[in-house]
Amino acid sequence: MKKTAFITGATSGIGQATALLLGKNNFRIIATGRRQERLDELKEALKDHTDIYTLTFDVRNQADVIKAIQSLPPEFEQVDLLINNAGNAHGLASFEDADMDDWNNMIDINVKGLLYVSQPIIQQMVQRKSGHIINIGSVAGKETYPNGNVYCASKHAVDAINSSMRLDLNKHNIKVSQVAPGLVETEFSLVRFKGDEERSKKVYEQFDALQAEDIADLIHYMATRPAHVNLADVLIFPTAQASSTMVKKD
Ligand code: NDP
Ligand code: 8X3
Repeated sequence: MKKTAFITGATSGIGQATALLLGKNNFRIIATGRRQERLDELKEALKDHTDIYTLTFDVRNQADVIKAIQSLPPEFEQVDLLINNAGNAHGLASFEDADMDDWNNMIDINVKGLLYVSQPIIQQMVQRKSGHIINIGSVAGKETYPNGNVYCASKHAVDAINSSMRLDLNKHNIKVSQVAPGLVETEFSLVRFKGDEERSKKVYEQFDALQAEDIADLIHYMATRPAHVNLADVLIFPTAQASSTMVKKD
């Protein structure tokens, strides 16, 4: 029987690539994000491969998150795999110059949003005593880098949430895993630099950055291991990257 994967942030980048790959490989998909038209495109792309249901909500709004999850039709109610992927960096500025709205957004989306989505889904996994959660962290959750301040803090929080979820859910037979990527060429930098395409493109120049499909491939691998195997925490870099601050460029 096909498992059902609930993927946040499925409208672009890592989440979209993961929805496409899992949807073409024996998973039913619940895809979420704020951009309805992107979710419609995903539905169209997967319609000949699997059942897909989309939910449009902002992870910052707890009431909307709960309402959306409660609105799932019976055939999509059981979530076997939760991929907590929605998130972004907002800004890259030194502590004294950073925008407080950017800081609030990163904490609200990357940390609080992840918690809002996770708890109701975890509660049903606990009842069934089965399930798998894959949290998308970052190298920024393992190290800090100049001007990364609150983005790094938000991803360090994901790192801590990931390991504490694993401790708490161990008794319920639920797998908890983290993928912590380095530089992946998505819309991430476009969002971080508020639509500045030139600045965003520069981040991925002169080396072979990871692509969203590389992360999707890893997530698919992690999600299809036997029941007794959990890849608990995987740091994945482009070969040219050695740390958050060391990238070998041509
Ligand atoms: P993208 O910008 O391409 O995708 C981000 C996704 O998050 C979009 O689908 C977006 O959907 C969703 N999202 C953002 N804000 C909200 C919100 N308030 N409510 C609901 N959904 C939201 O970036 P990536 O694919 O690169 O990022 C995915 C994850 O990977 C993030 O958690 C990021 O921190 C992490 N990551 C990325 C790395 C990279 O180098 N790209 C490296 C390490 C980790 P929509 O706008 O439609 O709401
Ligand atoms: C995204 C990777 O290094 O841009 O989490 O913060 S980095």
